Amino acid sequence: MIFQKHSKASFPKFLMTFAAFLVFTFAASSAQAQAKKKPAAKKQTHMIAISNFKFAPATLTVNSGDSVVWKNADVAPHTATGKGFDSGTIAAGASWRFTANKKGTYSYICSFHPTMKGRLIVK
Ligand SMILES: [Cu+2]
Repeated sequence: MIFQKHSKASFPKFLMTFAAFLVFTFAASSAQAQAKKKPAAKKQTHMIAISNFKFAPATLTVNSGDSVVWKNADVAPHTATGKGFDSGTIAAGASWRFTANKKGTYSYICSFHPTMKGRLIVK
């Protein structure tokens, strides 16, 4: 009888301690999981077609660290030339890759055909 009385009193206490331990463990592990789930923004590759003496899209917005590939689909050579970057000659059928690391708005042209205009926005 004495054992029973003692047991009834201490069992909930043990349970509470155990429950508190479980809650703490779960909270700690879920906080850890959340920290792991937050990766840096994925780097993307964006395409700009050079076709019929035009850049398409003429204005492109990317995140810093993203890559931009100009693909020349014309039979004439072109360039993508702006402040801070210059592709040099992109031959017919060729492409040029640029990693946009610096934030800003960059207007660019084709140095062979300066009426060809484009704009790259790096956020
Ligand atoms: Cu051109």
